Amino acid sequence: MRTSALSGLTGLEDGGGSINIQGEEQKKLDVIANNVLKNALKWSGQLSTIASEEEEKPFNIMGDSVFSNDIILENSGRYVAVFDPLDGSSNVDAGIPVGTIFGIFDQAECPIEDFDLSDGIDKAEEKCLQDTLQPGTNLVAAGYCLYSCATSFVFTLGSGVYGFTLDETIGEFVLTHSDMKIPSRGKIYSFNEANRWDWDRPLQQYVTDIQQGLGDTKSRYSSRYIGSMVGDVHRTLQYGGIFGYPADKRNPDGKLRLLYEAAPMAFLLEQAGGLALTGKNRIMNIPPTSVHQRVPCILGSRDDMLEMRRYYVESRDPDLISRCKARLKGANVLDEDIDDESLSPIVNLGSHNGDSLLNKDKEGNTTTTMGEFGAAQ
Ligand code: AHM
Ligand code: MG
Repeated sequence: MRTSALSGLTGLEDGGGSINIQGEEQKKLDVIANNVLKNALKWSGQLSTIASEEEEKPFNIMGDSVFSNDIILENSGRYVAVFDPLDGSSNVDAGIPVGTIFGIFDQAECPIEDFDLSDGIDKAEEKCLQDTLQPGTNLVAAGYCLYSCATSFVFTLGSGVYGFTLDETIGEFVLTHSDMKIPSRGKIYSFNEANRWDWDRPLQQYVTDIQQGLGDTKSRYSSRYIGSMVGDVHRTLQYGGIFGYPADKRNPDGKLRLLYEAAPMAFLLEQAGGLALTGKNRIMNIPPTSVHQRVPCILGSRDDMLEMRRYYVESRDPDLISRCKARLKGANVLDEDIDDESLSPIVNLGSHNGDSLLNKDKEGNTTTTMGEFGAAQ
């Protein structure tokens, strides 16, 4: 990236003729980043399936041989990598920070009959989809690499968040940010405000209030927005505040992709003590039904997020409520224990790997936590 302007690697692949599955023109650096990651992962020996923003479908990294009786079957890895190789690449030719976002799942054990699969997929594709279409709660690792004035590698393995910085003199990443925690409050909001007229009413009101110093803190918040999720999240993680690409009228599911953008960042933010919601519900709980599915994504400091969420909880807009419920229905497909109550926002804010903010009473019955996650106040 640092030398792309010198080596002719700026601009669009095939002069704009290369279009990815999202219908977006691919930059030369999108394609290069995707190939670099695929090659590196292939020879790690740990990976089976990969899914990328730049690939139409998930595929087995070792190719079709893995479905034969070939020895490779036994030796191939058990992990599934989902990634956006070069997020924010519309910025890249201008030297603005971009990044790689990734998540790692263990191979899936759940059946996929209930998912909305297109007809005519073969056995190999079915296995790869089964491995890939997992909710964020199944992630075993996630993180990002930020290519900026320094190269930062920030990840979680499900027990805290660790930040490394590339030391170019030795070619190694050095631990520079141990056990990262997001401040519980910030003073910065980060949204593409050009879309605000199409946002959900509760978000419009929340942002108006924090701009005017009418929110819980009575401070007037500042605005920062790079338009590169990794850069915006990296700042939010360190300085606190709230970042999002929310739903709007033209894009009722927002812009960011659930599987390889929103869920990995949600896992990371939660591990740092923050929250990541669609507005009202926990992103980690949403099971993807397609690889490139989009989801509204708002994440950040815990107290800012809870304040923002209150605006959604208090809303009685029927369209908004039915959109939220439709998104959560997928969760019921996977978890038979979840009843109608699961559509209540309280239950859907949980911690990792299926634990939720549910309490057990003395008899062992499940009760919901009303406290700080409580509904309308
Ligand atoms: P991309 O995956 O095509 O690069 O799109 C994702 C990026 C995010 O990094 C960023 O948050 C968002 O798009 C910015 O979108 P917009 O230009 O609409 O504000
Ligand atoms: Mg992206």
